[in-house]
Order: sequence, then C-alpha cells, then structure tokens
Amino acid sequence: MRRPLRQVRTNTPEPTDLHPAWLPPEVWAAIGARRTLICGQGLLIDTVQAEVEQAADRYGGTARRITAEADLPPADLVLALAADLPRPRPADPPPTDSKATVAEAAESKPAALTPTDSEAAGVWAALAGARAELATAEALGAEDFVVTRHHGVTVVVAGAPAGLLYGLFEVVRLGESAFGRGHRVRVCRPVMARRMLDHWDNVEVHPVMGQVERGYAGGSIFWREGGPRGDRDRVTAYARLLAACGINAVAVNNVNVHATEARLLTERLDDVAELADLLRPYGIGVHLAVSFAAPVVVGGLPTADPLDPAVRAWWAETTSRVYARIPDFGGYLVKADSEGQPGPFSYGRDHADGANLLAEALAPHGGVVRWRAFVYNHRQDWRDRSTDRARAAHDHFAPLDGRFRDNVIVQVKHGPIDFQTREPVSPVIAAMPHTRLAVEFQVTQEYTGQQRHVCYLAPWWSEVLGFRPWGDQGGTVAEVAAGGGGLVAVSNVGDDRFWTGHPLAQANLYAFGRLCWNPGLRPQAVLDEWIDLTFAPDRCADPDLLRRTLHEIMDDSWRSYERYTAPLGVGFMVRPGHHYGPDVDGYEYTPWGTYHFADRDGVGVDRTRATGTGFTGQYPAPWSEVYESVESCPDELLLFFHHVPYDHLLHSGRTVIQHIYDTHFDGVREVEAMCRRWEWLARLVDPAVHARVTERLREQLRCAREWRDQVNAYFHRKSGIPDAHGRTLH
Ligand code: GCV
Repeated sequence: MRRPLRQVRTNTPEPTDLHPAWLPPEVWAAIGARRTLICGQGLLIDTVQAEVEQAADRYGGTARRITAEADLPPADLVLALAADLPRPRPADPPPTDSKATVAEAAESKPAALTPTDSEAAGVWAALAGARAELATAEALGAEDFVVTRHHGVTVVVAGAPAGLLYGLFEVVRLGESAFGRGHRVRVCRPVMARRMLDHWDNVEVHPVMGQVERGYAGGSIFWREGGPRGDRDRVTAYARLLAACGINAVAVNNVNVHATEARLLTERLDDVAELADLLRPYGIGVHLAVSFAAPVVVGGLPTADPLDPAVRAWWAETTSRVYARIPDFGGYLVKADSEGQPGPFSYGRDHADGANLLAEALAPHGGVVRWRAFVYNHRQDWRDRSTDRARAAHDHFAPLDGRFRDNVIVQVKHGPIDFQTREPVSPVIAAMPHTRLAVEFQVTQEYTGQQRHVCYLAPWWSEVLGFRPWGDQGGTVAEVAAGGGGLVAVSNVGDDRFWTGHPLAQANLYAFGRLCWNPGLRPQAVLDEWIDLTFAPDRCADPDLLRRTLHEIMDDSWRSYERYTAPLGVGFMVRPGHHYGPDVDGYEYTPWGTYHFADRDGVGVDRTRATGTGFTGQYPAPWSEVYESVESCPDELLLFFHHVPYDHLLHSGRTVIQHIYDTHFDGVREVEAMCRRWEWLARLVDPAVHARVTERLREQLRCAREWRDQVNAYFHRKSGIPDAHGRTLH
C-alpha cells in the first residue's frame, strides 16, 4: 500500500554541482514515497537507513528502523537481515497464506480484518512468505539478497549488511516495478566476489603523466598536488555510485609508484585511512599500490630481496601497522619489473618469490596481494623479429603456476598486449589453473578514444568474458575469474563535474560494475538500466526517442571506433606517449614492442609457430590451431596473428586492403550519424550534458576523419592499390 505523496521537493543535484550520474534523486521516488522498515544492525545498515531516510524525506515516505522484537508497523517495503527478520508473537495478527503470489495478494484483502489489522497482517504474511522462500533457497552469502513480494509488501532479505545495501540498490533499479504485480522471487548473488577498480591516480603531479595517469576526466578525486584532495563529499558520492553498480574494492593510487606515493604505506598512511573511512560505509575496501622497493625506498634497508629475512620482517611489521590503522584493509597491488618499476628480478628472484613475500606479510590479516602479470621488455630492439611482447606475460608467469601462495591474485590484462581496441584473449588466462587469476580491463579509454569519443565498451568486455579458452567444452573467461580473483578495471573517473569527462563514458563505469556482478548480462540490457537511471526517459517528452537514440549512438560505438582506427586486430598506430589520434608508424621503430610490419606487399605480425614468434602455441586447442592457420583465424584478429599480402581475401569476401578502405569510410559515416542523432536529443536531456556531449562529438568526428585519412593514405601509398570505389585516399 502506498501512502499519498507529501509535497515532492525539487531535485537539485547533489552534493554540489556534481552530476548525479546513475543516482539522480528521481530514482529514489519509488522507495521514497513508501513506508520502509529496516531491520538489522551495523555500519552498512546505517547506510541503508540513511539512504532511505533521505529518499523518504524528499518524497514523503518513512524510514523506520525496527528490531526483531518490536511491534510491526504497516509497511510497503521491508529491508531486513535474515537473522533480524521479525517473528510473530502470540498477540500479533496471524499471518495469512504465506505462499500467496503478488498478483493474488494485490487483489485480495482478508475481508474480516480492519484496514489496520489487514495491513499489519499483510506485513506479517509477507515476512512469513519471505521466510518460507529463504528456507528453500541456498544459504545467503555476505553479499547475496532475496527480493520477494507478498500481500502488497516487498521484502528484501540479506544474509549480511553488504547484501542489504546491494538489495536496496536493486530496488532502486527496479523502481516502481519493485512494487508491482506479478513480481517473481529473485535471489541475487554476485558472480564475482572481487569487483575492483584501480585508480592510476598520483598523489604528486607527475611531470609527464599528470595527476592521473591515463586520466581523461580532470584531476584525481582523491589527491591534489602532493596531498589528499580533502573533498569528502565527492569521495562519498563516488562510493555510493560504485556500490550502486556493485563495485566493492578500489586501489587508491597508481601502479606506477613514485617517491611520494611509496610513503602512503608508512608515514602517509593516515591519508589512506581517511579514504578508507569514507569508502567503508558503502562496502568498499581499500587497497594500496606499493613499490616492491619499499624496504629500501621508505624502510632504509640496503636491499628489497624477497628472500632476505630483514626484508620479510620489514614487510611483516609494516603490514601489521597498516592493519592496526585500517583493520579491513584489502591488500597490496604490485606492478613489478615492468616499465621501470622495481621487482624481484633485481635480486635474481622470480615473480612467485616477490608475490609470496608480500602475501606472507598479509596472510595473518586476511589481506591479498594482487600481482600484475603485465611484464614485458619495454627496451626491445625493433630490429629483432623474434622477440614478441604478446608472449611475455605467459613466458614469465605460466611456468610459475602452483608456486603462488593462496592469498596471491595474479592480475592479468584481458589481452596479451595492452587494452587495445581488439586483441585476442590473453593465453595466461588458460595457463594457470593452480593460481588465483583476476582479469583486468581498462574503463579509462586510453586506447579507445580517451573519453572524447563515444565508445561503449561493454560489448567488448562481454565478448572477452564469454570467450572459452579451451573451446566449446571448456569454461569461460568469466568462470576463470569468478573462481579466482574476480574482475578489476582501471577507473575512468576524475574531478570533472560529469565524473568521466564525456558524460556517456559514465555508462562504461556502470557497465563494468554490473558485468562483475553478472557477466552474463547483455550489454544492451545494461545500457537500458543505465539510461533508465541516468536519463529517467519516462519523465521526458519523448521517452522512446531518447532511449532509441542513445542505443543507436552507443550500442555499436566500440565497433565504429574499431572501424576507423587500427585495422583487423593489428593494434596501436596511435601517437606515441599520449596515445591519442593516429600515427601509423608512431611505434614502428621504437623499443616498445608494438609493431605492424607494414611494407609494400603486406601487413601484420606473424605470430605462428610455423614461421613466426610461436605465440599461437601459448593457447590450448582449439585456439592454438584456429589462430595458427591463416584460413581459420577470425578476420578481426587476422593481422594480430599473421602477416598477409594486401590482396589476401578475408572471410568477409573482401581483400585486406579493401577492408581497410571500406571500414574507415564506414566508421566516419557512423560518427557523422552519431552527431546527427545527438542533435535530436537537444530538448530531451539536461542542457549541460547535451552541450558537453556535442563538444566531444565534434572532436570525435574531427579525429575519426583524421584516422580515416591517415590510415587510408598510408596503406594506399604502401600498397599502390586503389580503392575499388574510387574514393579519395589522399
Ligand atoms: C600505469 C600502459 C599505459 C601505462 C600504464 C601501463 C600499466 O602501458 O600506457 O600508462 O601504467 O599500461 O598497465 O601498468
């Protein structure tokens, strides 16, 4: 039963002029207008209470905390911990049929009862119904919850406070439909226990990389010019957004750990503790990226050798101090022996020695060490065709399988190179069955348009997560991650008022969280959720146009981006350093190991066992064979695995060179269409959002044309082959 609305307040953005992203006040209307009972104790239950109170305050409902023993007032929504579900006492109205469905309940009111008795009985009956369903459901884990509806009351029951917080946000997502007829029982459990974001935020502004490495949304929300930013409201608002899409952990500093950041572990630990205090009420645990050389750099020891007893003692003591200050600290994140970061190689030790050292220090406290597998030689001689960066992670880590301690998570980039627009799945994911693996994505759009281009990445991640490294008979990437260290992504958030620079890039952050929770969600369905929450289409003049247009712009935007940038999986071709815009030969003669080998006859990297670097041999069957053969290799990865002549015929029926020309023209046309479509939304979305996206689209179009013209001109000049359709190639 709904109470009549009291006066609804106007919706001002919270907390200052920050864009509310997927939690604008309107999404709380369904809950806020109703009577909610909250049962349970704990910090996260206080958060639930505060959220519902705020909504009720705005929309005229009520939020009452009750204990299991208290009288049961009438309610429309009950949010309860299973252990605190109120139990009827002899004097309470008897529960009616607990098995009644919502439809029955909504239509039937026991005639013999007075309205008040009826309402109270309805709540009792609803609780009895929830209890009956719980009895048949599998035990609820710490983050699980059940949503049921009986006798006109929606009941969310969780096994632990975190589950109730996620249950609350599920009701937010459901909106009015959480209180409608025909609601089926939903048991919700996250597929990934670990759902994490890594911030590549520097405390001290880095002379080249700035405040946030690969950040495209302004400064850091955590740090500013050498110290804490001190914007508590913003961090709390961020925590809230993360919890609402399912994230439960963050690393608060860059994996490239410089001098100031190294001290977060010791004398600047209070700065980390302060962030932990702000993130904790939303169930988000804090991790710290640490320098492997910390014993030397901040500890004053002569060595960081992982087998040195003094080094082990230093890590043990330092870690104990961290836990004394932050009892629920998540653990360490380490980039070692990679791109100049220190690591165990300096002491003749391997990555298992290094990771186990930190794991040993963390184990007594329940912490984990996340050890990145992004290790390769960034000082390669480009003349040396036998060295292949794609092989590096597997070469280094696969032989170590089984040697890592239980609380080590090896964190693997989803592709073998570096978050390109198209790469095969990393073979490491299939190569370490005795190691806990986490799969790493990049929400920040380093190589996918840097938040100046619309590029909805969920379809890409979804493909990766659904990939079966052992073929149809084996599990998926998502299953490997779920059984190990979960998913992690580099955050795309900064101090920009839209959080992500490009307002539509918010969808990537939201989608990453939702795919962690359930990798089986369809990207379009996730986008729909995000549109519903962020744009409230039902409240605009033309909901269908708004929804349809956003889908038209975003659904396929990753593939559009792929079309106008580097072709057929070859990757890079970006401007060195900042990685924005085209530069076909930009990395060709550099030490970074990212080459395309284009000449007058052909293009692509021969990674076969027969004639190339042997990388295909790192895959199990059937992929080792599929990728080895130029006939069976999927078109979209052809140039990643093979060097082929320009007139090589693709499965699509086009030659490689014609594919390059066609897709580049198509990609730009698609961006032109995006720009036109966005104009249709001028009066349907917030003018500030509209203006920002318009400005970004203009740049996207300019840049897409530049990509098209440079890539087409380059390959035309190399190959001398004209476009079959006679278009200008420059
Ligand atoms: C944080 C790429 C990026 C680097 C990043 C690195 C990594 O190379 O360009 O900025 O460093 O990946 O993942 O560690």
